[in-house]
Amino acid sequence: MPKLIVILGDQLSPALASLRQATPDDVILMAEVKSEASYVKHHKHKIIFLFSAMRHFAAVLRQQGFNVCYLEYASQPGIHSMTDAVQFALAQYPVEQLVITECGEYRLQQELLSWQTHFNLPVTMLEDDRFICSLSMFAQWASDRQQLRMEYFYRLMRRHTGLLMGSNQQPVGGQWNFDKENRKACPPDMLQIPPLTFNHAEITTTVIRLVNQHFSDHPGIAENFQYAVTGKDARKAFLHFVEQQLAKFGDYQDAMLLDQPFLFHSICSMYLNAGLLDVRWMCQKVEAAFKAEQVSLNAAEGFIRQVIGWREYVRGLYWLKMPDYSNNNYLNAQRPLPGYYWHGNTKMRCMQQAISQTLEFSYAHHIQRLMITGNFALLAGLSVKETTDWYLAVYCDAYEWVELPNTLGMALFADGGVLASKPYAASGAYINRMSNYCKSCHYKVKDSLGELACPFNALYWDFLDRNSTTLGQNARLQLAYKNWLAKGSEQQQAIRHKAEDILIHLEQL
Ligand code: FAD
Ligand code: DLZ
Ligand code: SF4
Repeated sequence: MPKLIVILGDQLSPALASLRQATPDDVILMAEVKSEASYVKHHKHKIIFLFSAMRHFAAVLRQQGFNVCYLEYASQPGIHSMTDAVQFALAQYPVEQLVITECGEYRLQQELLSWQTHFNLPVTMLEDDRFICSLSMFAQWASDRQQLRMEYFYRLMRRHTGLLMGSNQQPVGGQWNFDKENRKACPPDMLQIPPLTFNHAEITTTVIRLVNQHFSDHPGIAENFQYAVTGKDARKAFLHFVEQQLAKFGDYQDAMLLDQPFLFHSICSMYLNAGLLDVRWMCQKVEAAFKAEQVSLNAAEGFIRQVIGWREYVRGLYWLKMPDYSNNNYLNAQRPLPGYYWHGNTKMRCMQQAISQTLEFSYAHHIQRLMITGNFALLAGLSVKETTDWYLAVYCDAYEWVELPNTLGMALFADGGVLASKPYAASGAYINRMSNYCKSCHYKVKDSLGELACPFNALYWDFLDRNSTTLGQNARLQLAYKNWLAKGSEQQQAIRHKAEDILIHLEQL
C-alpha cells in the first residue's frame, strides 16, 4: 500500500520514525508554505535556515532513491498550508494512507489530526522518538507529583540514559548538578574562539533571494545568514564547539560580554530542534570529551543537563499542559512591547546588546533571553502574548514547544510557578555582576532614583510591590520582601514614583 509520508520543516532527521518506514513506492511530501512561514514574523535567518535545510534534505532523499514531492514556496497557486500541500499531493499520486511523525506545535498538530476526516484516508501518527523522553514517560513521571521540578526529572533522565553515571546508579563525581560552579563572570580579555560559520551553497543563495522577495518586512538581513544547513555541517559545527569551547562552557555559561554574542555557547539549538543533530550523539561526544579529560565535569554535566534535562523537560511540560498553558497570565501582564524589541535602539546597554545581536544573528544565549529581555518584560509587566510571539519570531531555534514554557513559564512566571519555584526577577546588580554591559551604559547601575538611575532597579522593587498579593507568600521571595520593607515608607514611595515614571516613558528608555 503506497503511503504519503509528510515531513515537516523541523523533522529533517534521516532516522525520523516515519522515514524509517519509507519504501521506494512511497511518496515523501515536503512543502514550504505560507501558514508555517508567517504565523509569526519569523526572522529571515530562520526561514532561510529551514527552507535551505529542507531543500538539502530533500536532495539527499532523492539521491537515496526516494520519490520526493517538494513544493517550493509560492510555486503552486492555492497552496498556503500543509493541508493544501497534502491535497495537492493526493491529486498527483495514488497513495492509500498518510504517515506523519508527531508534530512539535499544538497549533499544527490540530491541523494534522483533522486529516483523517478531511481526506477520508487512514492517518498513522508515529511517536517522535528523536526525544529521549516520550510524552507518555513524561506524563507518568508527572502523574504522582505536586511540583514538576526540572532537577528531579533530570535525575531520571541521567539514570535512563546512563550519561555521566557511575556504579550503583550514582552520578559521576558524587553530585547530580554542578550549577553553582557555572556562574562565573567572564574576564573581558579572555580569548574567545568564534563558532564555525558556513558559506552559502547555491541552494541557500536561491533561498535568500526568495526570502528577500516574499519576507522583506520580517526582521534580519538575509545576506548575513551564516549557519549550517545540512546534518554534516551541523555536526562539524558541534564538534568545533566540543573541541574549542566546551571546556569554558561550564564556568561561563551565565556570563555576558559586550560585543561577544556567542561566548562559549554551542549555537546548536537550531540544528537540534530542526533534526540536523541527534541529542544522543551530542551527549556521547560531550561525555567522551570528559572521559578523555579534555573538559571538566562541570562543563560536561552543565551541557548534558541543558539537553537531556531542560530541553526534554520543557517539551514534556508543554504537551502535558497544552492547550490551556498558552492562556496563562498569572501576573496579569498587559503592557505593549516597546518598539526597541524590534529595532534595538535603547539607551539601556544590556537591552541594546541582547536585542541587537538577536536581530543580527537570530541568536542570543540563555542568560540574555532570561535575565535581560525576559527579566525586563517580567519587571515591566509586558504583555505575555506579545512577548511570547516576539521570542517565537526572532530566534532561529524557536518552536512553540520549547519557546512557550521558557518564555511564559521561566521568564514571565505567567504559569504561576508550574515551571519555576519563583520568578527570575533581578535588578541591575545581577546584570552588573554577570556582564560588563553597565560600564558603558547611559544609566547608573548603582542608582534606583534620579534621572540616570538604572531602570531595572526601581522596576524590580516596584514589581515586588505591585505583585505582593500574588507573590508575597512565596517562600523563596521572603528575603526580597524583607529588604523591600526595610526601605521604609518614604523611600518606597519614591521608588514607586520612579517606577511609574519609567513605565509611562517605557518607549523612551
Ligand atoms: P547552549 O547554551 O550551548 O546550551 C546547549 C543546548 O541546551 C541548547 O542548544 C539547547 O538545545 C539546550 N537548552 C539549554 N537551555 C534550554 C532550555 N531552557 N530549554 C530548552 N533547551 C535548552 N531554546 C530553544 O531551543 N528554542 C527557543 O525558542 C527558546 N526560547 C527561549 C526563550 C526564553 C525566554 C528563554 C529564557 C530560553 C529559551 N530557550 C529556547 C532556551 C535557551 O535559551 C536556548 O536553547 C539556548 O540559548 C540556545 O543556544 P545554544 O544552542 O548556544 O545553547
Ligand atoms: C518554522 C517553519 C517555517 C518557517 N516554514 C515551514 C514550512 O514552510 N514548511 C514546513 O513544513 N515547516 C515549516 N516550519 C516548521 C513548522 O512550523 C514546524 O514543523 C511546526 O511548527 C512544528 O514544530
Ligand atoms: Fe542594563 Fe541598568 Fe546595567 Fe544599563 S545600568 S546595562 S540598564 S543593568
